Amino acid sequence: MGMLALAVALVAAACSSGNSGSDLESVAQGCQVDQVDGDLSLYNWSEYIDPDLVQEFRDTYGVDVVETFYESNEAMLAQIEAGGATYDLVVPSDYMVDIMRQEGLLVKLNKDAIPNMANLDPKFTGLPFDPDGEYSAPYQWGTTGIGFSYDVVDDAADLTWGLIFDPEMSAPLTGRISLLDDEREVFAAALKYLGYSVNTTDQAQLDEATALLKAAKDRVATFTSDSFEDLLVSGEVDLAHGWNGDFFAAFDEADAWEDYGYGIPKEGGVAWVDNMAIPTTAEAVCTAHTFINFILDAENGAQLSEWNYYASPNAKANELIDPEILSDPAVYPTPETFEKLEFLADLGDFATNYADAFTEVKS
Ligand code: N2P
Repeated sequence: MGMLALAVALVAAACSSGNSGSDLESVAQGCQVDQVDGDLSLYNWSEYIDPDLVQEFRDTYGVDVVETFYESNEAMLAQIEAGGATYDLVVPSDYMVDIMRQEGLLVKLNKDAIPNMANLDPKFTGLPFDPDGEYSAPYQWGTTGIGFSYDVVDDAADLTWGLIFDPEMSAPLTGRISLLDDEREVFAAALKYLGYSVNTTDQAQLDEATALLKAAKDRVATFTSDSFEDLLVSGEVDLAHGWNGDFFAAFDEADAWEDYGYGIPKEGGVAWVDNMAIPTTAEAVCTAHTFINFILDAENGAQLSEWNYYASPNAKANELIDPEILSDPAVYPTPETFEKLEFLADLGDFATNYADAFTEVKS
């Protein structure tokens, strides 16, 4: 091979393997406030952003936003690792930011291009999954608990994971229960019922939770992370394991606040914070920075929470959010409820044990 052919081959190989993280970092460092460098490919949880906000971004910046959706952190990670698609922005939860950051899958943010970072509540900056806030900016936060029909539970204060896992208590609900299709969340529910940490790396505890889930499975109608709230308000299930905001959006849409409730079982549940981050598959790195800055705008942040019923990490947005939402302890948990909540953490190699156990439960 001649020198030129070799050089061409090397360049082609470098291009086909995509941008490297460090190339993108230098692009990022050059991004200016409000700069766009192409259409935005947004890879997000479903039903997580007000379509009006997406349209406003298009209109303001003259770029398109192409949305693709995922139902779990692990599904998103698998796509990013596979590398086929060029997503510019992803919205991983806390522990998944940690995993992606350690795997070198995220681009270091240029905070100079995101002045609205200053709007954030300091409580949501420098969190352990991204201690220096270098790779992520918080999007929304919430809790995982149980949505229920008042036909089967009188009061959120009566909630227990026993409604799913205790054979006797759960028997009348057979076929009327849905669980999230999410390996960490489903085990979190079982582990909390057993009195263990949602982050256990004790194989015996995980085995116990696996056995519990396998025994409960006959009573479970379906595992779903994108329609649990609809199954509840359409009457197909009476009890759904799920994320608070999605329930409230559905209760609101169906005008059914009187018929359904949501709460954290007495044994506790999961708290999470989802974050905007730029994966190393990105092409429009500056547009992604501009989008992060757009979401962190105070008014846009308030609009987001009023649409998806999730709590905002944005202090300036919280000054504008409808007081009814702000004072709702199911959206903004009281310190007392917060004590019962645990954040999911990166478990390193042990995460595979959860994935395998979940496959076993579902098979
Ligand atoms: C969006 C719910 C995403 C919350 N529908 C999961 N962390």
